[in-house]
Amino acid sequence: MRIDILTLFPEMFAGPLGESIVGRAAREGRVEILLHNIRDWAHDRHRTVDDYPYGGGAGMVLKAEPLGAAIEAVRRMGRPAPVILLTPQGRLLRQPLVEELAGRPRLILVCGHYEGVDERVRLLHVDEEVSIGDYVLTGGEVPAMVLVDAVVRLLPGVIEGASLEQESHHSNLLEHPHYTRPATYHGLTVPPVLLSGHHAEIVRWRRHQSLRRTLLRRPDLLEEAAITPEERAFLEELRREVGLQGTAQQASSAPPRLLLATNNPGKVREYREILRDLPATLVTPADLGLDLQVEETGQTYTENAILKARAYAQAAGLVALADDSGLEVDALEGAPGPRSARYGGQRNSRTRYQLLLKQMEGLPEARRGARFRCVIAIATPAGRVYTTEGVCPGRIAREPRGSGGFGYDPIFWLPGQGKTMAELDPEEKNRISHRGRAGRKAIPLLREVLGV
Ligand code: 6GU
Repeated sequence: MRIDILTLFPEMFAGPLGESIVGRAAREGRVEILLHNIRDWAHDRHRTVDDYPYGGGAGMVLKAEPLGAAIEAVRRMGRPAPVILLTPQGRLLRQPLVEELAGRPRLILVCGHYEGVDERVRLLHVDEEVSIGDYVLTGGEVPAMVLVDAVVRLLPGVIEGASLEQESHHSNLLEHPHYTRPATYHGLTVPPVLLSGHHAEIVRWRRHQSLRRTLLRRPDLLEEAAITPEERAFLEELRREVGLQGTAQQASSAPPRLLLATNNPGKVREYREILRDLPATLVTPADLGLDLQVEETGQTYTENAILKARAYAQAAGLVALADDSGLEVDALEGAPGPRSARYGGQRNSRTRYQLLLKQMEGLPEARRGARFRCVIAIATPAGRVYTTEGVCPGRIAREPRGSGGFGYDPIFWLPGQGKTMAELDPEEKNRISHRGRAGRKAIPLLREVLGV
């Protein structure tokens, strides 16, 4: 295939088209990409290519004369080819259009720029207009690279046939999740079926994951997807399982609900403050009449936070936020760590911190270093998970002080504040605490998953 690209910025293409798979395809002669500078057809003293719009208004317009001459000159350089103008007003580039273009022996791509091209160029010299999505870019160069990349990978010999058949959009479904080694990463394990060696089961699992993802993320694609009656039934079931809440929430203009997956009133209070700018209604398990016992069997904060968030999100059908936090004492090699809430088998927080103070007895200031760490997990009912982490450094005090907060707060000394965590007012605590830090990092993620 031959692709001619007309642009004001030919240098922009060297990197993206010279590297990786497209670069290799060009070196192997599977595609020939020719760049033409539109300015070479501007023949006045200043080689002008743009001008002010008739009728006034902001920005510049690509002049008809040099661009039209450039297109016609390039058209004559080889066999007939469609002239495609990249513009946000064009037909949306989707995989079927990519497949159609990949079947042509030659393409001529014209990169629009500035506010646009003179309307008469469109009428006289352009066969097709293509956009890569509903957003505005500074010019057609990046869209042209996108188009070339999408087309070239479909050319014979560029990519193994099997990868093409499996991939997103080939059959109008999104792809299933992928995993490679290691088997455990940050406490997250690979779905056991993928390790089972049972090929038919794996194919089935992957197909179900594809259907599930497509339903949750791009339901519009399902209308044109090739799906068996059995798979339709599976989708119906999924819709009932996860879809109801989605549609109910979209229909109302009420803020979405976020489930704080904790039964600790102290934490709930802190999160209400930390997340107060988030346009969502915070609810607790008690508000929903939900009584779940999630066993914290994980080895890490992340694992435990995810276990809780997942379980609550699934049970409530709401986005859920859970955390796991702990105190890490240097002299105790990081203990109590993720086991902070069960340290020494003690059932209440006062006896836990008294045990810790006893272990630290007599240790000098220099050996009392410690930090609070908090990992937040956000889970969606569909099983997506995000995490954030916050750390607050400090020291183990000689004796408990203060009555605010909870857990180990009375023995956690903050040298910068000259107070223990339990002596801070709530606002100050949220500003510096591990939970406050992790929580603020979670806000953009929450905005995204809640769609606010
Ligand atoms: Cl093709 N051009 C520009 N300037 N912006 C775009 C686009 C094209 N497609 C999406 N946004």
